[in-house]
Amino acid sequence: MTGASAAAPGVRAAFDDHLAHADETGATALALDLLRAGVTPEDILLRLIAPAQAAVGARWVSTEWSVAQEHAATHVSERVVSGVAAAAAELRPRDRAPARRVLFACIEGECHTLPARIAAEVLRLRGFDVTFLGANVLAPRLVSHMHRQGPDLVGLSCMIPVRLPAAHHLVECCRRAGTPVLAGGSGFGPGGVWARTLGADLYAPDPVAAAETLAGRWPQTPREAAPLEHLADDEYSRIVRQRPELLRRLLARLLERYPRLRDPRAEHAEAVLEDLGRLPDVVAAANYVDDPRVLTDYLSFGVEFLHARGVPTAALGDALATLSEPLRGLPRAAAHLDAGRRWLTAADLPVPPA
Ligand code: B12
Repeated sequence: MTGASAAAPGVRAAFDDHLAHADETGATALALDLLRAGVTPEDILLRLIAPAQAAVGARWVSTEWSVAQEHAATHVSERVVSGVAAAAAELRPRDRAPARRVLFACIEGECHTLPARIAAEVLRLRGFDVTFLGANVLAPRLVSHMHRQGPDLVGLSCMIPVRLPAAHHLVECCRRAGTPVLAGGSGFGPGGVWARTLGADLYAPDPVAAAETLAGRWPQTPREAAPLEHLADDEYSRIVRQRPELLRRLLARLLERYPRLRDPRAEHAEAVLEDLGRLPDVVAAANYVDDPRVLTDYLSFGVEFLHARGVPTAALGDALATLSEPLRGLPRAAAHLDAGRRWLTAADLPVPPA
């Protein structure tokens, strides 16, 4: 391969083909050939594997691929990341100066491991000493690793904003331990707005930007806790306390309006109910950071998800209407639900009266 590029259409098509056939040997060989042809490991991670993985997820959302096909392809991507990382480690000089230690974790409930893993490997390539804790890291696990390893920085990955309250818990644990937090992943909102709301020290959209920011300015500790003054109205805890009842009402309404969802053998019924059942948590997360975009972001995913599964997207309007009544006494939650209804109206989707 001469003048090889990780982003060349032919390379990408061949890689996609390996993913489609769950061919980890072929995919790894392709990546290692690129390395031998002089392509940097960072380019392979960011310009080949990352966009190919985004396409894998999109095929799953559209139902072109089953969950099993997506899992098999994701597994292949993970193996290729490992192969590229191992080959790059072989080339790294053994006598380097001690590097800054970074502990990397996906926040609680977060199963999008690949974006975090790629970000972690790119930081390793850029000279950091990285430990990757993987998916769904709960606070006790993070804290125990922090005690054992004493990292200089914790990298937190969040791809789904519904988990922002859990992200805040981790940010706070790090603050109390005096360890700065670098936040990343689209779940922290446009431009990382919610990372700032929750008091993370830094946000970076990708690991290259993160490394450049860290090279210019290492975060100072100790820092102040995030004020989150709006939480003083207790709305968030009231929504969380009402969760079982909200879920009960929501499922009752959906099963009554969309009888197909009652049949557990009906294709996609379980996945659709699981997805719509996330709505009370989404409303709670929007309340936590006081931003309706957490909800409208979820609706935008929901429209695509339901449409591809043959469920009327009107179900989203029904779901919002069902939650409006029990949450009427909570002004911020009611305002967020209204914003959700306006978003659906603007997207030309039916919205029943609250
Ligand atoms: C692949 C994928 C999946 C796979 C995940 C496989 C895996 N093991 O990773 C599967 C199918 C399992 C999945 C499941 C779900 N997904 Co999904 N998924 C995606 C998809 C299509 C691609 C993600 C990806 O891997 N991209 C490739 C990466 C490498 O690219 P990237 O994000 O640019 O990566 C960079 C940054 O993220 C950054 N970064 C990440 N972490 C960190 C950390 C630090 C410190 C730093 C500095 C940088 C950094 O660096 C990365 C490298 O440059 C995205 C949409 C998208 N295009 O992002 C949806 C998406 C993230 N998923 C979404 C949803 C909703 C879900 C589900 C809830 C769906 C469901 N109903 O079940 C579940 C949730 C599972 C869970 N509990 O976590 C939504 C989230 C939106 C929202 N508002 O909630 C998205 C945005 C899709 C959409 N169209 O709306 N998903």
